[in-house]
Amino acid sequence: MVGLAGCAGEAPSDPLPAADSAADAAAARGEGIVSGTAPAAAGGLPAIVILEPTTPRDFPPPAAVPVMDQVSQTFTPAVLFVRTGQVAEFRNSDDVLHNIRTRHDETKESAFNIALPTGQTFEYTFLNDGFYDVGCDIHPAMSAVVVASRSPYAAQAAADGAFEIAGVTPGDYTLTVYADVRKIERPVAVKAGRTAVGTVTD
Ligand SMILES: [Cu+2]
Repeated sequence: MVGLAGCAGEAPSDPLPAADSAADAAAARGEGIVSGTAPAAAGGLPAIVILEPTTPRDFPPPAAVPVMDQVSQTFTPAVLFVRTGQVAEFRNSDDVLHNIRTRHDETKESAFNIALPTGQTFEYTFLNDGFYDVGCDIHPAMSAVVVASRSPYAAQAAADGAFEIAGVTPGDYTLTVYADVRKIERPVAVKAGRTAVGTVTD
């Protein structure tokens, strides 16, 4: 018999997976990478993705204080990830006075509302998980979002929905995807190396 394997023109039935050196390196460190695809941005912000451990645990504080600056009458970044209970910093690098008004999106309760002169900074510790709407009353076009989570495993998807969260301690988690007004939850068992959750839809 001939042609048992490798016939010209015959596609291999089981192609080798693409090399994933990032996953290999993570596995060597005992860490996980969680990747998948959230719903694509439909005009609004790209999706926000947060992994929370199924059994709550304390995480070490962030290595660096997260900062939201005001530059050219724009909040920078437009989406700031902060850790609940850990300090965050706000700055005004413009040559005009701004104020910063933040409100918890779910409860509509004000977090803080301060005037911030040129060159000044303001530190604040968000005490509740969730989304905070950020605005400046002097410049109504200015807006931003603060995302507060106890878990450090939070990220914003790309406009097409692709997301990746690295450095995850393996274990059982709840993956929550916030896409426009939708909130999608899914259990994820994170292993060392890459855990691909595929397309996350409700
Ligand atoms: Cu302003």
